[in-house]
Amino acid sequence: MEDTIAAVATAYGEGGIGIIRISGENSLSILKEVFDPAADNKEITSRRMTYGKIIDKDADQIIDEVLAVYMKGPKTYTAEDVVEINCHGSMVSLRKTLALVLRKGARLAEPGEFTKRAFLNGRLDLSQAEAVIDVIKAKTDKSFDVALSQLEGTLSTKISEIRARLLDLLVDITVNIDYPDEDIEYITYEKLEKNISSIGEMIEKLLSTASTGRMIREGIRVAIVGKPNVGKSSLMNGLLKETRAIVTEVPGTTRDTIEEAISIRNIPVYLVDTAGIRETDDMVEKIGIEKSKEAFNNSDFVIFILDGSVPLSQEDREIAEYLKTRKSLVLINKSDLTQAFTHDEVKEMIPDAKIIETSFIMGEGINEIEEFIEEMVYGGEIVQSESLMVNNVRHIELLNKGRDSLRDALNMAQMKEALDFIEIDVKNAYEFLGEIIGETVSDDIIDEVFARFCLGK
Ligand SMILES: Nc1nc2c(ncn2[C@@H]2O[C@H](COP(=O)(O)OP(=O)(O)OP(=O)(O)O)[C@@H](O)[C@H]2O)c(=O)[nH]1
Ligand SMILES: [Mg+2]
Repeated sequence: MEDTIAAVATAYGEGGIGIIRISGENSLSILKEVFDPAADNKEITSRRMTYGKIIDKDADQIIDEVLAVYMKGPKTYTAEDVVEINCHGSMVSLRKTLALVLRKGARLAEPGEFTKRAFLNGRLDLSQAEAVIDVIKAKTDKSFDVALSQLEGTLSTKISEIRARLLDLLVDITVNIDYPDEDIEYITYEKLEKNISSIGEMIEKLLSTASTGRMIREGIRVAIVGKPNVGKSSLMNGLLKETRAIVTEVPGTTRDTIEEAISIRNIPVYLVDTAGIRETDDMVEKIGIEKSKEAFNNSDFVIFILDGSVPLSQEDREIAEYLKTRKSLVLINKSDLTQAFTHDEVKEMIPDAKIIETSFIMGEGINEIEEFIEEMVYGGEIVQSESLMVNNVRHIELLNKGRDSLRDALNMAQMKEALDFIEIDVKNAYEFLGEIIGETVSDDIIDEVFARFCLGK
């Protein structure tokens, strides 16, 4: 961490301003070499925006007119000396300024390296650092709230609380093993069991938010399937609230899968409208249908549409066959027309189907579909106002491991096994949870976590 790093911190493209960020010991001296303040005294004061020019002194060339700020560490993003140069948001200016800064001795930062330094310097723990990417990538208000609350440390606090209890327990056990004859409170198996299970419950409670948490963070992929002409594209448009997909009365209108990202009740949803599945000799349609099947297999959840105005057909039954093993919702569409079959007939095809009657032409049923998706994501629970959710696969895995270790410990306590064995499992649980916040974590994992960041963060 001895070298000084630099990168473009803003998104590529045109914009009002673009920012170059520099962090490390030489930040200020590098700034002084490339920057000429406009004020007569040429002073650069910490935490004060200074107006001036970026100048390539070797070539005697003005590169851009900028505002620059120097922030003396350790109260900065990386906890090191940091410089930010606000250039015009032009790729040319940013590229030239960055090249100059690199020539004056900075090294190009790796993705996530600024945040990694914040972590290594102890300003953020690992779960907070991970939340930084989530804040940047959040697609809905809710996912943003959850990420921000993790960045502020709500998850870290909870994990530390559980670890403090584990540590207490560990000390009790160790003392009993090492100094059994001393005049200390003897730990009974009964007390052990009680303690282990109550800590286990704290972990369970966190884990119970995982499935919702992941869906809110990563979104869900929803494939809309059905035979031709049932109203798949009409549903896509209805959920998007715009005319995105072409709708006609000609069966086989949608030839290629269409994908759109939307927010349904604050849940990021990737909607895939597919080509109607049927036997066909048409080459283009055949490829489209293959892609429909692929979309179907890659989705988290399937909306299967039936045309209520015509009797169920062989094609419907074939698609239904696939659906038996999938999470799905069945829509009987065109409810504005005379209905040609009953709910019972659908239930015969797919026994546990949740059925909603819709008429996309009349705009009916969209609300219920959205409600159904919301309920599925939140598991029917009332939406919690608090934003503490575990949503990161790495955290979930570690919590699972911690919980399993405690289960083993509990089993052994129930069988009154030697304290040494129980101690090992409790210690494992303590360490697994420590990995979440980065206290007991290997360098490889740290590298892997930060490799997922964007440049300049
Ligand atoms: N009466 C009635 N017609 C509807 C309804 N929903 C869609 N349609 C009509 O059904 C026809 C087919 O609709 P699409 O949305 O293109 O159907 P699709 O499933 O995407 O069809 P393909 O792309 O060919 O597989 C169009 O003429 C729509 O106007 C409805 O609720 N009631
Ligand atoms: Mg279509």
